[in-house]
Amino acid sequence: MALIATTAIVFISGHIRVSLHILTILKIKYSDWVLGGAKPNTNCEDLYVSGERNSGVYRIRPFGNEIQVDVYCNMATEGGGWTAIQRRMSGSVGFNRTWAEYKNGFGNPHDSYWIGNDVMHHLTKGRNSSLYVSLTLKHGTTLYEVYHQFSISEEAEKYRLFLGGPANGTLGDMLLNTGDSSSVLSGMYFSTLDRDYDSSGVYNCAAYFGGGWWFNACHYACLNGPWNTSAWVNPWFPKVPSGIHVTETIMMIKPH
Ligand SMILES: [Ca+2]
Repeated sequence: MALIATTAIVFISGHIRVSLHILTILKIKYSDWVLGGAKPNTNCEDLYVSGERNSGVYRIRPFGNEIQVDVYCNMATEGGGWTAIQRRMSGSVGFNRTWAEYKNGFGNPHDSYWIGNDVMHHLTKGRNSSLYVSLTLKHGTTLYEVYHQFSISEEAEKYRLFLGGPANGTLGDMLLNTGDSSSVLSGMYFSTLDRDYDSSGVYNCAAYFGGGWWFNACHYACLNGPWNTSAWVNPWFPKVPSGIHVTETIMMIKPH
């Protein structure tokens, strides 16, 4: 009796396995047919897995459909496969922009750009991602910080930031453990010069500090301030305070 039962289970489970295999093949064929090729590269991690090892600008399909976006991929740092959501290499692209511009993205991934809040939401939706931030100073020193959890909500929820530790690096964590609840950025909404969703009843922090960001009331770290001027208040206090010459920034994410 036991032998018959075991045989039946083996037969059934084998049958299910075969069916699942057929379903997988059908799914792959369907995506090939819809997208006219292999599985889409939805982020830089997909490109890294497919064998790309050179950092540079690549075309991805963040929504998994026909919409394509050019992004900078870092294939060298901490295992590679990082998708840059923000990059600044010069002052050629201003970051004091409107809600619509931050929503859709602006700039040029070869130099300086913001990937766009809608794309950022899709890249982080329903999955765990890390955030890697770095700032390079005039004399060549690069300081960084990595956060284990990063995602932002959709536009209807004002692209609310969800950031979590552990955090580690040489910048020091000034987004979560700031020692001051009015500058903790996790849980904050995105604000721009034309949309004041910050926690300050006095200021429109984005307009006052000159760049879109997840301001509380207001911040100890903001990478979107006015480039290389004394008006860029606290790029990353206290390691990179106001008036320090910053030559490069990057914010990049990777699913895990
Ligand atoms: Ca305000």
